[in-house]
Amino acid sequence: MGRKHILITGGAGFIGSHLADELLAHGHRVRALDALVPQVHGPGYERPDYLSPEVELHVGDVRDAQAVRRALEGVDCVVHLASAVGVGQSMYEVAHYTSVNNQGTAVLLQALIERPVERLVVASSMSVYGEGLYLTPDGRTAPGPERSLSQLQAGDWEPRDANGARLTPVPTPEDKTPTLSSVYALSKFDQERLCLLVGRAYRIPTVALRFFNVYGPRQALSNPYTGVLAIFASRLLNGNAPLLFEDGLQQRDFVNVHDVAQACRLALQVEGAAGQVLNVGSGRAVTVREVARAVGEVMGLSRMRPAVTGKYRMGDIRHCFADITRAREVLGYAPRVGFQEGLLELSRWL
Ligand code: UD2
Repeated sequence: MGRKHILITGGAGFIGSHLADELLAHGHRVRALDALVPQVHGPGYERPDYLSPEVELHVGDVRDAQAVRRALEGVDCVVHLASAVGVGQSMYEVAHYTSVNNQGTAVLLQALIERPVERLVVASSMSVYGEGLYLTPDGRTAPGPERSLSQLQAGDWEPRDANGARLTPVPTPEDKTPTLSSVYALSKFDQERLCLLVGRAYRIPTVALRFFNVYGPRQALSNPYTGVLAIFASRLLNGNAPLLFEDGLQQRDFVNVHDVAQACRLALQVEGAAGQVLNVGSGRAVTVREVARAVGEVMGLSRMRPAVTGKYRMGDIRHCFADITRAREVLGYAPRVGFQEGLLELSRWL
């Protein structure tokens, strides 16, 4: 791919700013459209220090058709990251999440119909899966069943089959049937469907990437809806031990933000990626307990031992980690940043 002019919606945020660095390093020109929401950027609506000076920043909302049209002028490709994030919070702010995520995507697509681009990449989420994929006692794979309230109240954390047998989590591939159990998950699924549908109809080659638990420098530590890793780091910084929900043995796939940026860049440039939905994870399962211990260690605060609360967070899934075979095959994606290495970089940034 020659030098392209690329618009990143949400380009001043955590993932967007790293993607901007990645694209600039590969010789592209980058414009960001970002509303600089106070939840992420603080109350000042100021350009964040970490954003490369080479990024042309348009301050504006993705739901504002005029702002979107202006931001699209002269660009060759779009990466659509602008989104309200926070699974739990989406259940309290239905109108807001639907407005930013669904309506924002619709406004962008409307503008793209008038002014198509060579490639559109949209950020989706592992949240569309709900529970991940599991191995049943008779050796089949099956979507993990949702855990019942009575099961959780009894402190029985693992998903079980109809006979009460424990299931073993396995990597989740893209063809696992979605279970949309939050407004956020539904809005992310809608975003990817909308983009793929309109992209196909108007011949805009489109790729949907399902991000797993993304971590790294610049993740907003003060945002209460951010991921567990940032929550643990900020608790430790404030002298509080990390709190583990359930028994802390739930598994996730923590993917470093540099690897996510790599995947986005490849999705922009690889010919055969158009029309695909691809997992972007590390392909490795890590327990929340391991996360707490590892964060404490890299911060030199391992004396602050994580506390198992035995409490559960409403709507949480038990295990989900990525099968990244398809992204490897289609994009040539290969996660490069090991978890320890990624945590060290994060701790230096804190
Ligand atoms: C949700 C979304 C994911 C992404 C992510 C934000 C789902 C299934 N996934 O992932 O798409 O948006 O949020 O990074 O909806 N935990 C603790 N202690 C804490 C906080 C969390 O033990 O103080 C546990 C929590 O119970 C869960 C795990 O850590 O089992 C991960 O929580 P998370 O909020 O980082 O992310 P997750 O997987 O719910």
